[in-house]
Amino acid sequence: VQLYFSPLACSLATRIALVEAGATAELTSVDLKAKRTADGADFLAINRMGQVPVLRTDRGDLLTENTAILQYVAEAFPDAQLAPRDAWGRAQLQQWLGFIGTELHKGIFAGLLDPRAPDAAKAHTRDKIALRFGVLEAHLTGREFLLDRFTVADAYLVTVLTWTIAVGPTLSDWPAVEAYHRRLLARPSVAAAIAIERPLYAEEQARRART
Ligand SMILES: N[C@@H](CCC(=O)N[C@@H](CS)C(=O)NCC(=O)O)C(=O)O
Repeated sequence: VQLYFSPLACSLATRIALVEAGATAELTSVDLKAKRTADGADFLAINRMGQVPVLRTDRGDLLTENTAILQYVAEAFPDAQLAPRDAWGRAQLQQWLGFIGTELHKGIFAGLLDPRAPDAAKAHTRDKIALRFGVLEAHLTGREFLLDRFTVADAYLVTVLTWTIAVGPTLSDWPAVEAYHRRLLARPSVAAAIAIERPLYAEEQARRART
């Protein structure tokens, strides 16, 4: 497979899943501002939304949307057991993927990370943090992962929580979430994926500062 990614963006979740799966994957970085891939291709021709992640399957088909891509990776590499196979387990996985994608990623972090969002919009977004992080705190208290074992939902959640370092909130108000984040950052697949993307992120920031 081929993954179009941007350093430390939500595509990091798929990179983590691919590492967990032991998949051989081609990783192509995308400049989300210029909408160009590292090899100079027009990214809007690959995804009209101009967003990562995009997965190209071995058959050459293109897939977008984190929740779909993560479940596709789990299906494509069943030995890694990155998603439950029974109906209720799969529904719970989708529940958490939906919560992370809509309530956390889009509902909170997309607004806080958007440099064009006006302050009033950011304040309104911050008002939504307590309820959503309270839900996470209650669920993660006494649990190691979102479900019974590590799944692609954890890959997505650790990615989203990593953005708190840049835009808050400070996780100390939610000790179970903070402990979960620390635990997941120490997981080898997560540590390896971030170790690759952090320097790429720094390079991208430096390049932007120059232009
Ligand atoms: N609905 C998409 C959203 C993906 C998304 O928000 N990607 C961000 C990075 S985390 C992006 O590419 N932003 C650039 C842009 O929207 O121009 C999904 O869930 O996969």
